[in-house]
Amino acid sequence: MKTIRDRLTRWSLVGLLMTLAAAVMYTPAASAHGEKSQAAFLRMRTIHWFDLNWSTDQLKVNEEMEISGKFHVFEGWPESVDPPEVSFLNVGIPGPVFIRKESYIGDTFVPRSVRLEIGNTYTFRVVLKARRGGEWHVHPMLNVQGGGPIIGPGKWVIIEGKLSEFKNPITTLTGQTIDLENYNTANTVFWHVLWYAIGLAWIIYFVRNPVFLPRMVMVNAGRGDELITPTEKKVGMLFGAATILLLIFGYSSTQSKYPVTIPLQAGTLRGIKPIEMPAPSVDVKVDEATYRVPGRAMKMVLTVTNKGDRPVQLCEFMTANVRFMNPEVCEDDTGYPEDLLADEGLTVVPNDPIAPGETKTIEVTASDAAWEVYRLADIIYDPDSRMGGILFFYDDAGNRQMVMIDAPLIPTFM
Ligand SMILES: [Cu+2]
Repeated sequence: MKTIRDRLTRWSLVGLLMTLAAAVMYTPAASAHGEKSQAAFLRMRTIHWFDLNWSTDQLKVNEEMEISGKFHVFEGWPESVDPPEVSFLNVGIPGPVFIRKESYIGDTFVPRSVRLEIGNTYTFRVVLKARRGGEWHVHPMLNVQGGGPIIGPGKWVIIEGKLSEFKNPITTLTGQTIDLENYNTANTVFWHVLWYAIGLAWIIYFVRNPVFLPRMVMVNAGRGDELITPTEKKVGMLFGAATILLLIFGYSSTQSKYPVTIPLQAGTLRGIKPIEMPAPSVDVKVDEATYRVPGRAMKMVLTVTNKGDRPVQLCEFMTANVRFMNPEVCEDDTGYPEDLLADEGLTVVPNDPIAPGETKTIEVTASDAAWEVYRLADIIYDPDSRMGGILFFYDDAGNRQMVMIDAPLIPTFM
């Protein structure tokens, strides 16, 4: 009996150790950062990020990079997300591995939240300065109040160097140049330690003598007054006076060292200028849009009318950051993140140019692992089986036409 119990104890200890070791050693690399688990129809029907450009994907600590591009605020904005009346242009990174030096929507510097209008298209630009060495997945993103984070495509960026080399100098309006990375840290530590020490001193002074039982007995016996000696009363007054004096000194010395201070600057920025998108000369009617369950493709039947004066061809279908490209018409040259780029993902039948004035019905298949990897296939679980996206057409002179589509997406099971 005893040996069995010993064995059990020993083996459960081994098991516990192994579990602990596994938990410590197992650090899976996250390859996307949250967006996959968001409802597919939300990702397809809120913000469409396009024309993105990452100025580099490898840099050293203190060097800067820029993410720029455009985003379209989708006309068919879902009810469950508040309209983007208070939105914030952010970047999705694991803490400040970069710092955000500047960010712009249109020409407006946007350190605060902005008001965006549904249906408009905006340009944006974010300047990042590398801070912590490592390999980071950097996303542009938009936070919508009452909605949540709407995450743009993420690209891996490598930072070389050490955190300790990082500098963040700024020059204030009073002419001083300071390093924001450690500005005022010593002062903060000093005052917190000082007051903590004063608090401790007060407690230690009174716990020199027995604290609980003898005092309780004295109070119960009606002799509580004898517990506080005249010296202790004086010490109490000394602490009180010193505290007030120290406060007055702290306030006045801070005031004389920093005579010019301003309150926190805040408030939503309005009047953000959208870009004028020329009305497309291509008309698209979505006759039918389906996807197979299970499967990794989506199929659309489109009736396209070319009202322009040049022949056009469908080059790309973009939804929820995934770009399905028709390799016979165009290719990506921006270094778009590979997992989101289906460079041969779009099949168009028939794929001939659509002549000016012509109306043609084409069958478009968008197919790539990304459809599954990014869980767009999970639209089957969504309460609104509609999709939105952008179709890009090119004419024979290389001019681009952008057409937004918004249509029900019906699953097929057979
Ligand atoms: Cu990511």
